[in-house]
Amino acid sequence: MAKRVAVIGAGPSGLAQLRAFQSAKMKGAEIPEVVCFEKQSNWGGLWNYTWRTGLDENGEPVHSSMYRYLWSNGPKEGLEFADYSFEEHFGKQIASYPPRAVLFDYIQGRVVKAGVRDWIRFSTPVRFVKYNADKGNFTVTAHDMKTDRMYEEEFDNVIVASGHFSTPNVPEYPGFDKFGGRVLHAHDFRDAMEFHGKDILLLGSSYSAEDIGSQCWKYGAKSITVAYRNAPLGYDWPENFVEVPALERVDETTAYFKDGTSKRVDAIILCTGYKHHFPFLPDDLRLKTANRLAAADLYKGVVWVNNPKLFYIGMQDQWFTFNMFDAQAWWVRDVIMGRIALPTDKAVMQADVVDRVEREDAGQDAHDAIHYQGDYVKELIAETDYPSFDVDGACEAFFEWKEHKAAGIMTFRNHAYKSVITGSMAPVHHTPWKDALEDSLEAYLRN
Ligand code: FAD
Ligand code: NA7
Repeated sequence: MAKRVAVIGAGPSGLAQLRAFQSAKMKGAEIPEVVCFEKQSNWGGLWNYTWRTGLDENGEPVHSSMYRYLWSNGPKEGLEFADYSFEEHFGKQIASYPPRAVLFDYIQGRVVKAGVRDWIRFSTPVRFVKYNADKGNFTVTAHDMKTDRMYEEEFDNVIVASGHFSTPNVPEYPGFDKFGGRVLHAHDFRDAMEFHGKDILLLGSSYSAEDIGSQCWKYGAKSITVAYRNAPLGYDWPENFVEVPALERVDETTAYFKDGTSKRVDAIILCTGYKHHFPFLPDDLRLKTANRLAAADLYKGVVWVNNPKLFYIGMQDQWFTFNMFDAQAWWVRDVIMGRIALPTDKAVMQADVVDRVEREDAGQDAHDAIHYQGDYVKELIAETDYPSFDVDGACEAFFEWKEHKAAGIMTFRNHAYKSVITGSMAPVHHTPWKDALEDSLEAYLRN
């Protein structure tokens, strides 16, 4: 009987996994039966926008943390699929920082072409995964929301691709219970227009604070104050956008900061990151890691060292995204299909994890981190038939991006970069980012 493989999640990572198996099949290989469980009613993961917050239509936690008007926060040239270029999908080269709807369309295009939609069971959250030591396989318990039926099935391998930017990390500060305005986490932020004309406070100094703050500025917030815990973002912000040291407390109307200053604010947005959260996994299978480039307990960044029949895709912090998930998915596929042999000694796998952590820790700055993750992508793709591509060229796009951000945090998205897949240069977008208030696919692609 053919092996059975369960993939949990049909976001970019899970879809990469389906495409990896389908590509082997297309080349004539016999592949396992692949079943993908997806709790949302459509694919795309975080890129599947929803207006909902809190619980979804089935009473499940809403997965997506994405918001209206989100444009890619890095150049698309850093994430392009090596087997499906932007030019192939759109029939032309497009500008470098596509809005969410454009990237969703691109992600979807590849898997529509691959014809893997019927491998996915939509509206079906996985409730539990259990390892059966006697049979050497897993029992997956899933809940089909369409028929409201729970069922169990057995699989030889399980691949967890459920993402890790969905369950918010929500700190509490003194006075939140008395504050008169809204307190929300970035996960529940949807529409910057809500904060038009308002004074807002953001906590955190990473991507969410930077992007939600920039967006609220673009859509007319009166003032943006960002409180950093350790270090400021440090950009040259517009005059109504300031960074201040850590928040200490709030009262009904006002936030008080560590440096003794205070600011009256209308709303507080907690851009305080996310938790790796796997409520469907028992202790012996559950990844517990910080959000870092070298995730804990994963050999080659993907194999669960405590049970190498279980894999995780996309659990690292991310400079590289879609193409890294591909590199991982092709590699995991080849382990499952017996093309790549894992070390038989657990200590060897653990030593690999330690080595990755040490090498990440030895890096000094973002430049080193980008190289580190680029080298990881290179390492994996060298061992499979994933189309080789110029990973160093993609790193260069990231370095240019960093420079463009330093030169102008509200103008960096006006730049264009060269595709490392097709070699062609992206056009400069028809409208500067700050003036492009409409974010639809049609508006973006209009020449
Ligand atoms: P996800 O996209 O999170 O997909 C996981 C899937 O698993 C979801 O469909 C979910 O419904 C499903 N799932 C979860 N639990 C279960 C369960 N129990 N049973 C069944 N299904 C389940 N990356 C970029 O490259 N460029 C960007 O501009 C960018 N912007 C971002 C902006 C925000 C606000 C966030 C939060 C992230 C951003 N990212 C960006 C990074 C993002 O992590 C990746 O682009 C990508 O979405 C990760 O894919 P994934 O498949 O690993 O996870
Ligand atoms: P990140 O990158 O994990 O950053 C989380 C930020 O939140 C970081 O600056 C933290 O501060 C800060 N933080 C965490 N806990 C607290 C508390 N208790 N108080 C104040 N500040 C806190 O998450 P993001 O949401 O920005 O980005 C995640 C992804 O979403 C990313 O890949 C993007 O593409 C979009 P620190 O820096 O540790 O002091």
